[in-house]
Amino acid sequence: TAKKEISLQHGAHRLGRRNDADMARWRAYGLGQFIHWGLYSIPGGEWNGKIYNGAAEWIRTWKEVSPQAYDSLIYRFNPIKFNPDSWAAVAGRMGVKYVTITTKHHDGFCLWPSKYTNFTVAHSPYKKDIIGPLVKAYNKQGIDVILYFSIMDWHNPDWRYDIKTRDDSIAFNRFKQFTRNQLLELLTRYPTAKGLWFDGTWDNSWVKQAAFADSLETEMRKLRPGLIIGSRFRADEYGKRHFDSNGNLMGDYEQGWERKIPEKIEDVHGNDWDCVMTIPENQWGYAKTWSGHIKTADELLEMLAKCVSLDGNFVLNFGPKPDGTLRTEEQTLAKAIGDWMTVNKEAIYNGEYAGFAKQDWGYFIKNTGTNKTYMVIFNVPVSGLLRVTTPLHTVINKAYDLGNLTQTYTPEEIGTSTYFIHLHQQTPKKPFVIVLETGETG
Ligand code: JFZ
Repeated sequence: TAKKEISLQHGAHRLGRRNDADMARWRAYGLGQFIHWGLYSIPGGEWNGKIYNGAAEWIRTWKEVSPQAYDSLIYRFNPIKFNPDSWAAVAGRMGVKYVTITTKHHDGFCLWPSKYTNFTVAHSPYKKDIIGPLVKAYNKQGIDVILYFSIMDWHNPDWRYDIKTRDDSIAFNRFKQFTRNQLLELLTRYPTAKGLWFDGTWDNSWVKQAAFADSLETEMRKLRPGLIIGSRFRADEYGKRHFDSNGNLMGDYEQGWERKIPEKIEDVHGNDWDCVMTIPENQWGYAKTWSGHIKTADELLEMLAKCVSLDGNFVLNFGPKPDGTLRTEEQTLAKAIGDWMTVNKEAIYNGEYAGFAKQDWGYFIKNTGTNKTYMVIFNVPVSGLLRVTTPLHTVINKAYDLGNLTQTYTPEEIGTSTYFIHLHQQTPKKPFVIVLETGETG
């Protein structure tokens, strides 16, 4: 029984994945970097000697902090050690293919000299644009840039959480024009940026703007063909977000995987998606004190492999310090991930769901358009035997270590489409990769 679709003016514009070259490039990234940087980096989660319990980039909403005092941080924004080439080098060394940078977070402070507000870098002691030099430096390293943009803007007096009165509506109409101006400004100023990562779109005020947001999306796509926009930008006319009232994804990829990862391929409904992840539990902006569990490189690598094995990209967040440098913990992790990527990157880039039955030792990743499937191994069983069940009509022609191509395996066939790979080395210190070259049978 087919479910009846309702007719929508502002629902999904397309069913299924995009199949153009820009989106194929996005899909092949595998690993990305997120950067949260702004005025919140200055207090770093600490105000008058007290430590804020929430995420450092939200400190402006803490009862201990007056909005005026927070907004005055603009007079202290002076990252004299900011060197975009060195950030890009760290990212390139780590193996990331794209970076998502906060051009404006919820506090409304702009890292580019926007013409439409004074609350920007241009009016800070630093004076200079951050976004332009950053885009240039990353692009020079071959890394694509996505611009993060928060619709919610705590600084702009026209921002509303809901629209209840005529005055709200007048103010919010001004705010909508402001938003449109800023977005068109960003797309015009930074023409190599590949997409927009939207946030702060959950309040009623914005959820009610289905028609406006839809036409703005169309306008942005017309200005920049190929532009990639996630599912967190707009709601349909019934206020449904991410998925419209018929259950169809709005935008080019699903943006709901925030600090969580799907368990199985059915969870992603055939859509593109990215997972954005913090190193501590929930800190995006720089927080002087990290408390709770801090993820290790091996944990992050496992998350990366899991995401790619389920057709997603994994994006690791960095919260730079107010002086423009990266904290030591983040540099160390970037280096460790990069060391692993140097050997194993071909298992990650251009990777997709392989269609092999999931096994407890780790993840299968298919290299798109080739006959290679990678086994990314995190948990070696005490038996030293790795079970592999291939999809129907798929046979293994060759198996070898990615880190040591002459180390080959002869899979033991134990039943139809089922094999054991007998490991030579049973106590590896690092996750490792076995390459399977496969063929088809009739
Ligand atoms: C948002 C921001 O509020 C946060 O500061 C950070 O920028 C993060 C990347 O995005 O936080 C969210 C957004 C969405 C969800 C959870 C937190 N969500 O969909 O579950």
